[in-house]
Order: sequence, then C-alpha cells, then structure tokens
Amino acid sequence: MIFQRIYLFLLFIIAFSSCKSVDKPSDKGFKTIEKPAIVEVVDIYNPQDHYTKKEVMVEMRDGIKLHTTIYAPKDTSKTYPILMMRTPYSCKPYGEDQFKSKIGPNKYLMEEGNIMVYQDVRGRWNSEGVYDNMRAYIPNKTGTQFDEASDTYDTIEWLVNNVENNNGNVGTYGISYPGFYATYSLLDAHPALKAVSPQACIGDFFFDDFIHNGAFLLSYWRATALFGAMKDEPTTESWYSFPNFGTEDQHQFFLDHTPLSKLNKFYDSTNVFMEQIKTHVTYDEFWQSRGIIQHLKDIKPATMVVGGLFDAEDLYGPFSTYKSIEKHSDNYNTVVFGPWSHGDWARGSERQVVGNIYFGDELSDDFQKNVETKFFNHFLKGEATGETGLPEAYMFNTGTKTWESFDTWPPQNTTKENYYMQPYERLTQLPNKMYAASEFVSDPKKPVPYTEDIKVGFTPRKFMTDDQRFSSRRPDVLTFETEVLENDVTLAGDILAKLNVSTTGTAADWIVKVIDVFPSDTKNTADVQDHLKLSNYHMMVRSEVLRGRFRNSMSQPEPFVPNEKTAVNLKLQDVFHTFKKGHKIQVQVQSTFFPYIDANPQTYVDNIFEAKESDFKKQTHKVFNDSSIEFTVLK
Ligand code: PG9
Repeated sequence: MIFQRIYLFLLFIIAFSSCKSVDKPSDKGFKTIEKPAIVEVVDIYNPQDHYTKKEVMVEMRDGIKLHTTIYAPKDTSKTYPILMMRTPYSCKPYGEDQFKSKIGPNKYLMEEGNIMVYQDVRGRWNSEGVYDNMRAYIPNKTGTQFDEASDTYDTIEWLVNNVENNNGNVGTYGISYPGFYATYSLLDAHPALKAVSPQACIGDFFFDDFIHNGAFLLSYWRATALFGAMKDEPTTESWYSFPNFGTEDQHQFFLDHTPLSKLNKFYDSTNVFMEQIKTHVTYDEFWQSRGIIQHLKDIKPATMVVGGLFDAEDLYGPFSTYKSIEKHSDNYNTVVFGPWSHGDWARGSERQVVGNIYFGDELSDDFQKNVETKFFNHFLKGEATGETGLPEAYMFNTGTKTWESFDTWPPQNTTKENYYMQPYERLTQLPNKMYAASEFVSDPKKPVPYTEDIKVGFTPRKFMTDDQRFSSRRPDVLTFETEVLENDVTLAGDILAKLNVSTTGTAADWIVKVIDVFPSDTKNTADVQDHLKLSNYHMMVRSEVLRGRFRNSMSQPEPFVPNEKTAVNLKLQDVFHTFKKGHKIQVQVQSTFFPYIDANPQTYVDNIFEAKESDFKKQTHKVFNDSSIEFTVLK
C-alpha cells in the first residue's frame, strides 16, 4: 500500500518537473503548462495485499476432482462467509501467485473481506471430467450419480469443513453461464447455502442464447466452438479455436454460407455442441431435460435474480427464474432489472449507455454498493431475517430513466391492452371492422439485417436499443404506428403479439419489434453514432423471433398451408418502459432478421441445417388487420 502511495507521489513529482521544462510554443509547438496537473493520490486496492490464494482439487462423489481457487482474507482475526462462482470460463489466472484484479461479485464485497471461491465446472479448464452443456438435473440422485447440483453440494461440504475462518455461510453468484450454475446450486441445496444471486442466468438453451423459439441464432454459430470442443484432461490453456470468417462483414459471410450446410466445412463432429444443435431441431427431450426452470420449486436459500432489460443473450432465463421461484417457493426471492446489456451491472462504467442510448450515471456502482452487497451481507454476515430493506422488484423504467420499486413483478396494478395492426401502417386500440391485410414479399436471399452495423461483437449485444428506421423503410418490413401520444403509456410486463398471417410458402419465421419513436426535437447526446440523430429515433424496446413451424408446439412443428389464414402467437420478454407524451409506439413485423437468426428457406423441410439451395424461395406473407399486440400496461 505504502509503495503505491510513494510511486504515485513520484509520478506526480516527475509530471510536475517535466511540465516546467516544456519548451515555449514558439520553439516546438508544445503548450507550456502554467500550472502542474493535479494528480489525485488514490489508493489502488491490490487484492494481493489483502488476500491469500490457494488452488485445490476438490473430489466429487464419483471421484472426479474439480479445480477450486480460494482467495481468503489475510486478516484472520474474524470469520468470513464463502462467496462462490462456478464457471465454464476458467478460474484464470492460474497459479497461487497470480491474482485477479477484482475478486468476488464486486469491489465492495472484496474490500470488506469475504472468502472468494472460483471453480472450473466439471469438464472445463483445469477440472477433470466430461463437460455437458446445460447438464440435465437428476432428481433423487443415488450413489455416485452426479449433476451440477451434487457437484455444488460436494464442493460446499468440502469448503465449510476445510477452509479456515469460514463462518459456515455460503453464497453463490454468477452472470450468464455462471448464473446458470448459481441457479443450479439451489437444487438439493447444501444447508450452508444461504444466499444465491443468479444474474443474466441461462434458463434454457431453446429460449436463451443459441435458439429463440426454435430459430437458430446464426450469430452464435462462432461461439459454439467455445462450448463444443471437448478436452480430455485438465488444462490451464484454452483448447478450442474459432473459425476465421475472412471478413469483418458477418452479414456477408453468413449470406455467402447459406444454406447452412455451407458452414459444415468449418466444424467437424468434435464440435459436440454444434452437432447437438444440428440434430435436435425441435424442443425434444434433449433440450427439455436441460432446461432448469422446471426444477425451481420449494427453493430454500434467499435469491436475488438480476438482469439487464437490454440483455441480448439471456432475458428468458432471469425472468423465468425469478417468476418460477416466486410461483413455486416461499423463500426470500427478489428481482432487479436495470438498463443494462449483458453483464453491464458488474462493470463499473460511470455513464450507463447501451448502443446510442444514455440511461444515467453510476447505475452499476450504485447497484453493487447498495443492492448486491446489502443482499449478501444480510444473509451471510447479518441477521438473515429477510428484512433487507430491499424491494421485491427493483426495476428501471427505460423510458423515464428512473428506478422504481414494486411489491410484485409484474406489478399488480396493470391491465392487458390490445393495439391492432391496421391498414395504412396504423396501430390503434380500436379493432378495424374491415378485414384487410398488409403484405410483403420476403426473400431469404435478401434478408432484413438485424443491425445496420458491420462491426458486431462475439455475440449480438448493442442492437437491443438500435435505431430501427433502416428497417422501417424497407418494403419487406411491416410497420404499424400510433398517433403522437397525448399521454404517457407505461408497459410493465410481458408482451404478446397475436398475429393472423398467411404465406404463399409452407414455412416462415415471424419477428416482432416494439419501438419507441422519439419526437423530432429530441436533442442528441454524445453517445449517438455519427450517422444517426435522436431526432425521430426509432428506439428498439423489445424484439423476439418465432420459427413459425413451432406456433402451436415447440416440440411438434407444423408447416403452413399456403394462403391459409393462420394464428401465430409470439411472446416478447418483459419490459418496463414509459412511452412518453409526444412519442409514438411503433410495431414492426418481418420474416427475416439476419444473421441474428438463420434465413428460413420458407419451404418446409424437416431440418433447416439440411436445406438445399432450391428450398430458399421468395414468398408473399400477409398480416391480417385483426392481428394485435397485447401490452401489459401500468395503470
Ligand atoms: N449466456 C452467455 C453465452 C452463452 C453461450 C454463448 C455465448 C454467450 C454467457 O455465458 O455469457
């Protein structure tokens, strides 16, 4: 610590002295700094000054050993709870002399002192065993039968009996896949497990991440390498590699590799996960058995589910996890959703921005300090009465940009209100007596982009608040829009698109987007991409896709009968958003969303991964004007 201060002070002296020696502007174009830069001497918290690190292999009931890293406070004058994250993404850095720069869920819990544990889950990184994506839970296990619940139980049993200075209380947490393992720790929970925070937790890979309502997320194709490649021994080095697109333009790359069979040359059967995705193209026992939501009953530990309202990866998971626990358990169960994309709340960015939209300052730090830390301390260090002072539902209104607390989520004081998709692109609350239809030609070889951006990340992220003007001006996107709102309209809960459609083909995907149209006098902020303006910005509030064959059942797909009017209901995940007076509510309907999802050939084939070039055909789709969208409106 003292060395840090001395080092910083020396930096200050050097900066000050070098400032004095700067030449006059006339000589070399330098600017003379009249006054020295004020360098604030800050304490840089270095975990290595306050924690020890141990790496152990903890043996599971079937003999497999899991790499477990234990960071323990050097101050042994008191006892501490254990906070554990189980992960498929490694316990890096490995080596007892190598420290993470931040340990635990947040810096507040780190700096106040807790025993922080990280574990490579079975079959990943430096653990033994064979990996299984979203390993299925086995109720009533006997003998050496194992799953992630028993691995967690066996680990906690070892930790509380072998780690010095622990106070007998354990918490688990994690974001995304680690969030799934945190949820899993609730099943057959160890009695020492008192508090669990599943965050952006995967609930089911048929509705989170890789597949949405039966549509394959082509934008996740590259990521399958991370989870699909299996290793045969513990390793501290990555064993998988990613295909090289040969271009930064993913839209073009995937267009050039449609039909999907053109991608087969990049992966062989060693990408076990991609093989599973290509084989299990319906919600069959393979996927159903791996969904964890169904098991969330009679939960005992306290839970705080956290998510981001603009999380492109896992929205189904956190909402379904919270709602299932709330419905089937009477434990302390709360939920927090902020204006975050995937995992933003764990990063301390001062300015919270998603894409082009600014939501406020210090939102993540405030959550870490006043919500997450309070939750864990109450149950692991404090009275554990449930009187945390935290709300049942702490939700950020992404329209007014304010936090609000509710006794339930969704709120009790809501009504379901229908808005009808009318001719002339109108969205009205009055159904139209004249049954007409809006139609468009959908061409899978000329699909609607899901984003204007060429630069996209490892998996989609930013698009969740993107401007939708580029698509609203395409002939293959139907747009329905209210008049300028004379009063605020607040959506607080899920959305149900009740489409009545037809197609000249036998297969079709349906994508529905709910959009907040800003007034033309909306002022720009520094966060907006150069080619955009917030004036008349069409902000995506929520979108979802449904592969039309699954309209009646996720397990029993059905073709469309050409030109037959057909009901297609599509649920969009919860929102909390006020469409302010002066704004407009817009709904867009389309049949391609590329390459977010793969292009549907629009000719029914049992397995689209085996579709042929000739199956891909333009088709004319209709949306009849008795179609509507049902909002959950806050009274
Ligand atoms: N749910 C996230 C993810 C899973 C699989 C592929 C890519 C992302 C996550 O664990 O971060």
